[in-house]
Amino acid sequence: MSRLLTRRSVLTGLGFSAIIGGTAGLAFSPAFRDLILGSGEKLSYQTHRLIGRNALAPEFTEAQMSPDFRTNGNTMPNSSDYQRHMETGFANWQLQVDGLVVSPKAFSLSALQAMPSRTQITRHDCVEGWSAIGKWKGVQLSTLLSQATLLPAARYMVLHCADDFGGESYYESIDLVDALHPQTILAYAMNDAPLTVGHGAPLRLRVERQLGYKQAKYVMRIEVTSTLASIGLGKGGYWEDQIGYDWYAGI
Ligand SMILES: Nc1nc2c(c(=O)[nH]1)N[C@H]1C(S)=C(S)[C@@H](COP(=O)(O)O)O[C@H]1N2
Ligand SMILES: [Mo]
Repeated sequence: MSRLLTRRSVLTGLGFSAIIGGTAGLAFSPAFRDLILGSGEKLSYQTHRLIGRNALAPEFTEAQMSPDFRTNGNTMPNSSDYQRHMETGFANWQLQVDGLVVSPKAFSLSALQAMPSRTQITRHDCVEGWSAIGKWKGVQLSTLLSQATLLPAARYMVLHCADDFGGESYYESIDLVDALHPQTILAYAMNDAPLTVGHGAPLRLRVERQLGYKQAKYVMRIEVTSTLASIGLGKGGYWEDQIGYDWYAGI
């Protein structure tokens, strides 16, 4: 009996130290450090992805639409290329889709408008402290990506825009989960009218689980990449690189 007890306590003791040892090991592992001591951004990213990859952002009724949806950031790209497209009603404008795809594509505005569309009434939240509910119509990004066919290494979509701030082009990026999300569309219409120049004509991103600055206007090119390191200063977007905004702006 006493022998059994002794053996038991030895076993218990061993188990206990294994737990302590294991915890200490975990505490010093890079994964633990990233999870617990990493930025709030990373926690929010991991939590979001854990809770629901495809959870939908709330959609609203026509009656809930904001009577006034303000513009923000650039409202008139000053590149001569863009100006020329604007003067010709974007008739010769094309969206490029390239990078890590099997078949790089170029889509005219009329080609995009002829594709199956999605319309959604959603709330836009800007970090500067304002929100507005608007109706967006466009083509799902997943539709374009399935036409171009992603290569296995594809992880990010980089949106290159026509505008700049003091010579620095606007660009943004999203991961594959957001790219393939059903509410992620490239919108060419807003509130039942063609997208105005102020709101990003001819085409702007709506990625409804993200804050305002991710909603890239004046999208000219979508580049599929495996990393963000080679884009801009490496943080994935204009505001991320220049001002230190979080790359992951999930809401
Ligand atoms: N190309 C481009 N996209 C952009 C911006 C910009 O300056 N340039 N501003 C961002 C910010 S901070 C917000 S809040 C929204 C504003 O969109 P809106 O002008 O349609 O209201 O666009 C986002 N997308
Ligand atoms: Mo914003």
